[in-house]
Amino acid sequence: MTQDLFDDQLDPVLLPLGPGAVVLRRFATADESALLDAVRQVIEQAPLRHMVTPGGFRMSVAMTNCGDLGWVSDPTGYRYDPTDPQSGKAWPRMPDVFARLATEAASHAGFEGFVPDACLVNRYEPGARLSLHQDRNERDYGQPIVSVSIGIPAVFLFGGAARSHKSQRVPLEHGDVVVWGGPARLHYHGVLPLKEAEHPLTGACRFNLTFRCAG
Ligand code: MD3
Ligand code: FE
Repeated sequence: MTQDLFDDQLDPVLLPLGPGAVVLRRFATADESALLDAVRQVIEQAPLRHMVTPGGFRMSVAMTNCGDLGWVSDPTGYRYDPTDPQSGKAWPRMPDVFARLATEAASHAGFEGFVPDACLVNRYEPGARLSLHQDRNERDYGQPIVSVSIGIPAVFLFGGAARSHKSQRVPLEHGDVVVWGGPARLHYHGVLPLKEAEHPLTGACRFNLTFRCAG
């Protein structure tokens, strides 16, 4: 069958989700061990914690940060903070393997010279979710956001410019990288509750690294 010649095209490496949003499937798998080692080092210095939203809800996703700035939520609001409020110390420095991967992924998606100053580390266990929201705490919406999925799969919700717009469900797996910029930068998005699953490298857990130019 001629179709065999085109099987690759059924599984493209670079999958556009819409204007400004592209999935780089498995882009991070070559670095999986180095990435996970680095995640563990960051967590040792700045432990994962369940932040509280301004509305008073404890987030089901556990979070920490590395880089010059870290995303923080507490009853007073959301912000980027150069210090970890739990320790009073600076966030751990961004591991080289993180920064390199983020810059390279952004470049593949057409954003040259992306140098993130913030990396949010999200840890999902089965049942954890992230409700529909916009990322609006960064200074320059002209800069993209790069997200890296590690561990068990998740279904990502990619919505529109208004909360009411229908969202598309995007399955994200170990090693997938997504770059969001341009017209997609302020779109609503979220993550459905994770299903029970096991990954050989992470167990029943998903890490998502989100790289931003926040300051
Ligand atoms: C689409 N995290 O931390 S990153 C977040 O899987 C967050 O943990 C998700 O949303 C996670 O804020 C997904 C992907 C992402 C980040 C920013 C976006 C998608 C985006 C901005 C606009 C549109
Ligand atoms: Fe977000």
